[in-house]
Amino acid sequence: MASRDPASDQLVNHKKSLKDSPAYITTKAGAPVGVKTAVQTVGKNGPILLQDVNFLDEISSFDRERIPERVVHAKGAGAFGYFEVTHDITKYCAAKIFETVGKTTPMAVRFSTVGGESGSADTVRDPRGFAVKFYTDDGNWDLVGNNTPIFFIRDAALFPSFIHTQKRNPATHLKDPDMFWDFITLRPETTHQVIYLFGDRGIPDGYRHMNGYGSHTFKMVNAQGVAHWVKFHYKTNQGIKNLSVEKAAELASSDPDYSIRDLYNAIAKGDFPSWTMYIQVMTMAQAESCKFNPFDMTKVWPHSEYPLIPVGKMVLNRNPKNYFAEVEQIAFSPANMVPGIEPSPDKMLQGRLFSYSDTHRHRLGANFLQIPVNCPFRVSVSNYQRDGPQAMNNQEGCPNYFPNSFSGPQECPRAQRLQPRYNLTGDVDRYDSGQTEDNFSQATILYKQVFDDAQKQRTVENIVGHLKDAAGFIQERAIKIFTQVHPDLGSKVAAGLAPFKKYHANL
Ligand code: HDE
Repeated sequence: MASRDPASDQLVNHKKSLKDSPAYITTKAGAPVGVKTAVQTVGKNGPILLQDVNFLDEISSFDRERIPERVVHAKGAGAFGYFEVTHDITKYCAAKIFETVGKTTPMAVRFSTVGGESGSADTVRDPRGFAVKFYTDDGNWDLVGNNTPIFFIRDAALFPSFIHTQKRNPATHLKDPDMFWDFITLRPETTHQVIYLFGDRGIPDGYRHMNGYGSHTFKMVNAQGVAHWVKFHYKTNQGIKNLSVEKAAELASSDPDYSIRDLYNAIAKGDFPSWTMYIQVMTMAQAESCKFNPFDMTKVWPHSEYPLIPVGKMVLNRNPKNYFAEVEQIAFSPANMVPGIEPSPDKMLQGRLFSYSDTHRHRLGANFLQIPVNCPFRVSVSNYQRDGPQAMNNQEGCPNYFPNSFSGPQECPRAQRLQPRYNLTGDVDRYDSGQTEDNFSQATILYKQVFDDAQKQRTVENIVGHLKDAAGFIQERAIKIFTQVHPDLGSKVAAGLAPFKKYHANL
């Protein structure tokens, strides 16, 4: 008989790994259970007794098995490994993770699709989440990025609406092409990411064959307190591979968990996936004279002007031992930064700084950072926070107020030095950038210069295949937008849509 893959053999391998005979079943409180296959009743056909505490113990646990799924990025795969510094970047950054060449730091990654529920297919056209947690010896640093260097919008105010349009119509509970294309065409800043998404990289072949990006601009501070703006990239060492539309559709029914399985099996077989980390660096002066807004998430920084600087490699060499404990409960946050790394004024990044911990408090509870996978285990957490539900670390006899005279934890001068003061002025207002910024030039470069003719053609087909189901007036608006990217794209999308237009009434 042909041998199965490691994911299929998980239970077989578990059994083989056991040295002793199986343990006895216990209740949650540890008491051994005598009979597992029958409830306790009065007589053979009588009702169940309330005193059947073993049954109550199990059924009450079962009743609470699910926690709310992530509102976005609900379907995902996780793995663990290490980051190793290969190049010295201490002239830019004093974060301990980059301290010396050769230094390794444990890390966790969770890859995901964005719009689907936790049971949805892996091979959909959607960005992929690429969230990384570095357990540094200065606390946890999370880079919660995607497999694309850009995003659909540049203002956090639009995020909930944008996500609603990618999810189900609240009346029909169906995915709704009108919602999707209505929003996309009313907010032209989405165009760059839309071209990217409907190109070949819109359906990566699993999670190992795609790049990752920190996506936002961040600030790095060196030991002298000098700051630079940076972007993070991880390039896959497995090579980029994407799925054709046909193959992706076939896998969506034959193996909807394709990407989770692929990652699990590769790691279980010792074929450890790895990525090379690079940064792009911009000085404060360059940012001031930059032709585009360097904090606009819909833009890339041209590599010709801001070349990739190698930093290190990330290797994934361990599968989760328990999916729920280590992947469903892993909690990333862009607010988890360490001395030497700070946020930039990117409005999307700023908007994310609150949202993630807030969602974790809702999904996992107030003390989610004490769950082992989230715990910054390389440091000892010392502060003046105490108690709350499921508190595990109550810091023994330390005082719970500051300042104090009883050797409670003190302020860290190094962390203070690495947060140099900076000056900001400006008029408080709400600055809607939808029409005032350049929304198209980088989308044009992507379509015209990066895509070859065959990819251009596939992009047109992919757009038409999706847009054909939207209302006629939305299709018209989309054609105008795609014409602004390139007249050739506009006319080809229009030609592709022609057979479908008559079915759609205008408003
Ligand atoms: Fe997220 N995002 N996001 N996001 N995001 C979440 O956090 C949010 C954004 C990303 O594997 C949520 O734990 C806001 C950009 C990834 O666990 C939530 C805004 C990028 C993951 C949330 C953004 C991302 C999330 C849902 C705009 C790419 C999965 C559950 C202001 C750079 C992490 C959760 C994992 C998850 C909010 C925009 C990436 C609700 C408010 C841009 C990879 O907190």
